Amino acid sequence: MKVLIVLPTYNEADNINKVLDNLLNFDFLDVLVVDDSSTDGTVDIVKSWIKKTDRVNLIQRPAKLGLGTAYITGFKWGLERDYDLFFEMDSDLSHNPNDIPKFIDKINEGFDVVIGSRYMNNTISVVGWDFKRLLLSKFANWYATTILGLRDLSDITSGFRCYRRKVLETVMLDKIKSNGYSFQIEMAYKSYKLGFKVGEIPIIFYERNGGSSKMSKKIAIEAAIMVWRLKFGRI
Ligand SMILES: Nc1nc2c(ncn2[C@@H]2O[C@H](COP(=O)(O)OP(=O)(O)O)[C@@H](O)[C@H]2O)c(=O)[nH]1
Ligand SMILES: [Mg+2]
Repeated sequence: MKVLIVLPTYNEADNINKVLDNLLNFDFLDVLVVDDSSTDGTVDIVKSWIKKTDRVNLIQRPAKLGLGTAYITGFKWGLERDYDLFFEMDSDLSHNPNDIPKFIDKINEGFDVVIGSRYMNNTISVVGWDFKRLLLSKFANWYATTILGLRDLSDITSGFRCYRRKVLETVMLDKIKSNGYSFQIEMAYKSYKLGFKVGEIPIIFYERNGGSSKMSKKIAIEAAIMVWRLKFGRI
């Protein structure tokens, strides 16, 4: 199976080198970085990798256009090529590349979408968050899964996940409305509603050390409203 890891970046110069180094240890995958005009030299680091290997690819967008559209741009790039599996992964070292084989094992069990969950089996596998941040994440998950009827999922906002090609071919990527946090919720919900098998594997999430988070109140509010639009909207 040909695997594409889509890495959205916005000012990840402190992290991207290590992320790429770790990822390329797996010889079965290629990487696509979707950068939104980072101003900290992220692109120069990616370009130095591109000189060394054709397994690293780069799309440069003209402005900070959001996480959701970055992933959609990356997915479309991969769909034009012969990739079978598409991963979403953060570029800030929060997600451990060594989990990738576990996602693929779960896909091979027959799942179409596999979400890396921080909250499986009533545990919390997050390193480096304060209580307030944890509460927000747990509440967001409870809120979205309750309203959308997806209580089987423990971590619907997780950004470490894997899709089979046919999921991305079926979900109408041009109709995805969310751009921020709710992108994850929307993709999980639509995959489920279209009849795909959505499963989870446990992961440990490490809060970033370098760089800074792009999470904002605006993004959280977008998500809170989007859940209702999804519930009553058309797929
Ligand atoms: N291309 C692109 N990447 C983004 C954007 N916003 C966030 N990212 C990237 O998405 C990933 C997750 O963002 P982050 O700020 O760490 O969010 P948090 O983990 O929820 O705090 C990181 O790799 C960011 O660099 C954006 O507007 N465009
Ligand atoms: Mg992060």
